[in-house]
Amino acid sequence: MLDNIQYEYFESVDSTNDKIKQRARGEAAEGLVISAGTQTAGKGRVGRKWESPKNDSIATSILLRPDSMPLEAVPTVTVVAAMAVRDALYSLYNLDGKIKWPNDIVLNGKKICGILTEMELKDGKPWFVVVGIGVNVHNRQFDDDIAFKATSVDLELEKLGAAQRGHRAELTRAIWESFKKYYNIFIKTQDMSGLKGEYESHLANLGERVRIEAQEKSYEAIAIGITDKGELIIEASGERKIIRTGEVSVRGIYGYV
Ligand code: BT5
Repeated sequence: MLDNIQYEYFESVDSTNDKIKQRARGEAAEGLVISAGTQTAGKGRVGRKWESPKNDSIATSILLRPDSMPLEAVPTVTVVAAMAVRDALYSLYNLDGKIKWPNDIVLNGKKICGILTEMELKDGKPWFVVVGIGVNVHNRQFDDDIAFKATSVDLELEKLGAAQRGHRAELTRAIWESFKKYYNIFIKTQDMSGLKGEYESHLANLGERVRIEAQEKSYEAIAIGITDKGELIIEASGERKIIRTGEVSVRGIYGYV
């Protein structure tokens, strides 16, 4: 059970995930959250970069020390975290984001949040797990390579005509409080059985055509839902298949989402 959350904040770090990992190799307890005003080496998946310009976005990571989590269940923690970010954006700002499986939250077809889960093993078992979340909050401009597919809380609130603006500390706390709620449901069964219905109600592209971009090939399919393990179920050429988190990108056929 995730119980006590303790918050630490730094103006600038290399990566909040790396900072948690350093502390986790020492004595740091489960529930330590490290957030930063900016990251000099923010990471996406498989060596990609995550942009977190100074004081515009949230970069925050939590340390988990699950007692006996099987290795296969670790990627599912990303899926749980996505629910928490969606929930926090909705309850604080009424922003009705969609979850782009496995690790993005999107609004109006653009990415507002990315999640990176990492772990370290001891004796072949997960020793600790780090969940890192990046959310664009005040960003108005993005680097050229992502400008077409990125958005922020403030930009989306403006689109709705709301006077309200995002607040990083408030949103960070709401995300981790919400994560605690979902994670503690997940950890009981170590799967998505208690969360699947809610998850699927927010899944982007549900019932729609998507393009599966795997390393060796790319093909079209229909997104059907998720399994109890948090894997994506698709139907391609009349056959159901399961896509595991890993280096597979799922895209709507008309663009990034
Ligand atoms: C992710 O990877 O989306 C995971 C991002 C996790 C970031 C958090 S911040 C706190 C913690 N500390 C870290 O060092 N990381 C975590 P992926 O699905 O691989 O997407 C990466 C891609 O998203 C990049 O290649 C860009 O195309 C795009 N991207 C980069 N920065 C972005 C931003 N601020 N907003 C939207 N898209 C962005």
